[in-house]
Amino acid sequence: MSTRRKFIQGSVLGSAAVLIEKAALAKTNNTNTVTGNPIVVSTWDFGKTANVAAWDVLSKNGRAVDAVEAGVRVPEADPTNQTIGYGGLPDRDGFVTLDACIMDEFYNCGSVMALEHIVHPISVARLVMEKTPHIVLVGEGALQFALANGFKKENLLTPESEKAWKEWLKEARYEPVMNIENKLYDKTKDPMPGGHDNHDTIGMLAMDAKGNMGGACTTSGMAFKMHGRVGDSPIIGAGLYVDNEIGAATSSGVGEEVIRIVGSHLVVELMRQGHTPENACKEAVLRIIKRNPEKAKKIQVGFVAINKKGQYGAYALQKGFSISVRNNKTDKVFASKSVY
Ligand code: SD4
Repeated sequence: MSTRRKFIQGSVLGSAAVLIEKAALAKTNNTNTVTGNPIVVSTWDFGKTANVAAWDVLSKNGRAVDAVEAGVRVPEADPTNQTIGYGGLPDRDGFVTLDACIMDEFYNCGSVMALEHIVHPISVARLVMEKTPHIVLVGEGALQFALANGFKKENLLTPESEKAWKEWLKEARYEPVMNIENKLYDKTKDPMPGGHDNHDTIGMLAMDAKGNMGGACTTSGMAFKMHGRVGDSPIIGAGLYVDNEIGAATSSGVGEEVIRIVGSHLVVELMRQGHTPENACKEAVLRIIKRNPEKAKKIQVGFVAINKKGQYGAYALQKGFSISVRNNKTDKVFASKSVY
């Protein structure tokens, strides 16, 4: 399996362009346009397919938290997506360990970390939120909780992901693998012709017809990570944050760098101070660069955010990050602006 890293150095800092509609690359599109309710926004190109399930809930006046759960369950069950749920790439010892969290409009939140054998960690996270007095369950405890609540124990390691792991073992270079080129992905079914084939964590944010927000984030984490390693994705405030008064944010990329700055919470707080979603995401990305400019050149982190006006925006360190947006007017994938 090859990896695709985006180290393109041409800085677009300060550029007036915002997100670029991928179907018509020449056409710029103002991401901060007021779009109205409801809306669902998710990370990466494959978010477009996930948005269909979320939109089904939103368009029937469903609750945002129901929409995001339904939405991210789509890639969780998709064996061709090797960074989420079933078919996810294993850790360096060959175990598929999943991280997920969910948040509703009342600051309720639930999370599972390093969960094995369950196809839908997001739904276990939701049950942690709704059925326990806790927020996080990890590892074996999370698995026992899932099984006690009717989830089926399954083998999540597909032959393709096992093969990729065995290939990796030949060199076993321990470094983050970002923007994975998924050879199983059927480009003929790519929702956006010409869209890139990077596949990563799904973070999904929604605002429903009542103006209430919800968010979900789910991943198999960094490919070939240390056993027990947990990234930003299931950490409330890092990989996801929802404040129903202000907005919501989520992230994808090297989780360690997102955790350091409590990235998604930072983006929401910047929106509270008056930043647009895109500017808030950009400020968070710049914070990562400020801490370690050399390292920031070599890794990917992308944020996406929505606010209460229905505005959305994204920003990333490197080229290659994209977001999928669906509302009453739009059903598209956009390339995120990036610093490098
Ligand atoms: C993690 N943020 O585990 C996740 C992985 C990811 O793009 O999003 N990669 O750190």
